[in-house]
Amino acid sequence: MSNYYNMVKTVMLEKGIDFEEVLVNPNQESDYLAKSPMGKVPCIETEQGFLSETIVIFNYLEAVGSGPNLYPSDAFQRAKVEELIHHMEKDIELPARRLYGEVFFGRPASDELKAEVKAKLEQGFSAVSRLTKYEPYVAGSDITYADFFFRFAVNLATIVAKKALDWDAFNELPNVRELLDLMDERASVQRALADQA
Ligand SMILES: N[C@@H](CCC(=O)N[C@@H](CS)C(=O)NCC(=O)O)C(=O)O
Repeated sequence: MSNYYNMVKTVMLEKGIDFEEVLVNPNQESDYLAKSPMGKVPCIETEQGFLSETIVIFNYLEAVGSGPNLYPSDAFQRAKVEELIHHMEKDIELPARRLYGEVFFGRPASDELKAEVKAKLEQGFSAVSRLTKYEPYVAGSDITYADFFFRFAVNLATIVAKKALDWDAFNELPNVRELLDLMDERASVQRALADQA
């Protein structure tokens, strides 16, 4: 069910990397903490050891060099993609996550929390919309890691915002529908969604 897990999974499918999935719930058991220090999913096991944190895993997969590149080769353009991903995570995914309890687990959020999250999300969506291009991909003419982050994290945040705040964040992101449709045509995304279902 994890959006982060699905980002890493689709990226590995895009890159044609052979992998085995190990289904595990986030947990605080010492065995798992040795693999993923905060007990979160995803983590990956490589020939050299374990790695956690989705953006770190993206960067590792890119550095390993198999499959199509998902960052621009130009250093500045790559940094712009990373900047966009960081804002999507810190300013959209993480605030929206504070309402997952209400939306997915039946734990109602206070009005105070909702107001706080809404203010953060308004600022976050506005920040992200200053960096997005939709040409047709979120950071330009080529697909990048930012598109996978967008598909799984930003999209989920908009669903949460609609359900918990009755606020349509899509209004803040013109062209978002076209990009989501484009992403959903990809075999990698279709497989992740089918497996999730
Ligand atoms: N910063 C982490 C976030 C991963 C994350 O939040 N995963 C969630 C599932 S979507 C999780 O494991 N949550 C359990 C917890 O927070 O203890 C990453 O980039 O991979």
